[in-house]
Amino acid sequence: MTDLLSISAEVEDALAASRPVVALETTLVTHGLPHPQGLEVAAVLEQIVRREGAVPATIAILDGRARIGVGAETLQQLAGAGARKVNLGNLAAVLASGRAGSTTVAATMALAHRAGIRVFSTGGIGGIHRGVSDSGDISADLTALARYPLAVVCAGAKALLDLPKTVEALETVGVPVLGYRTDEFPAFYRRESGLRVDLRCDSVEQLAKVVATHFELDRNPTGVLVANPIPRKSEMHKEVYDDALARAFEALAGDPVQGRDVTPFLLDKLDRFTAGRSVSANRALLENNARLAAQLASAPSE
Ligand code: PSU
Ligand code: MN
Repeated sequence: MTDLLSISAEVEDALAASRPVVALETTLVTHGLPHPQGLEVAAVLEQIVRREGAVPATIAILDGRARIGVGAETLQQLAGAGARKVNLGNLAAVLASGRAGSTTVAATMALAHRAGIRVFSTGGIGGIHRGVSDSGDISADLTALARYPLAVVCAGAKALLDLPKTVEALETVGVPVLGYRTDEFPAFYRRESGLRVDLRCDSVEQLAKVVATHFELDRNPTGVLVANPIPRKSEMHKEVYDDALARAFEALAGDPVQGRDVTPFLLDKLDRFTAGRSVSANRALLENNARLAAQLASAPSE
């Protein structure tokens, strides 16, 4: 695996010295946000992580290697190369073919875990799609959460999903869901979903303690989901959001797009139907998550 994994000197030094490191994904850079906002956001998230005293480890695939800790130049290449969206199933295929790949939550978890990273910040996890009984579309993010022991900071699951089924699935695979200053599982663009979390934590220290307890319980623990609601001032208005979402699903019904292309398609429609408000909400929650992840990575667990 050493040949397949290339860790930047900065990340390697931080890990060797047990200094805080936060993994960051790249699917949101190439597929989740309109170009060039993805690149801007990637740079901002790294800055936020650094400002909180942790080292950012942005993860991507290029020239047959999984890169842990890529800079702006590699991200530019990734965006220019029409990077594949990489999850667990096509990770080996993209690596072996030498193609450029951006990592989803699932692939980022697999690679971050391989590098020895314990905390990861993203926007929203994938989960069970609406209409799953027809499409069978369940994100490999759930598989990765069940498999890799990382604390994943997110603003809930993508709002495009079937949230009740996604929360049920997390329970089935035994992934603890911790609400940061909330009793509810957040709905990405909105703070509330009506769904419960396993535990509300009001401080970073408390989060760190529960995460450490979970990792200690088992020799082969699952991940932990840290659900961090979008800041109130950045929440989307319910009517705007509901209307745009309904229109996006209508567009989807009339389009042959399938599988891993469904999310980018819907996000693009939401961007258009909300005149960019979905994208600014997305940016706000990503920044909020990077901050909390860096604090969590820096917190003593005892
Ligand atoms: N949520 C977003 N934007 C995104 C994603 C999620 O609002 O770009 C990405 C993440 O990388 C996540 C992936 O891991 O979509 C899930 O895709 P799928 O449902 O195809 O597994
Ligand atoms: Mn899918």
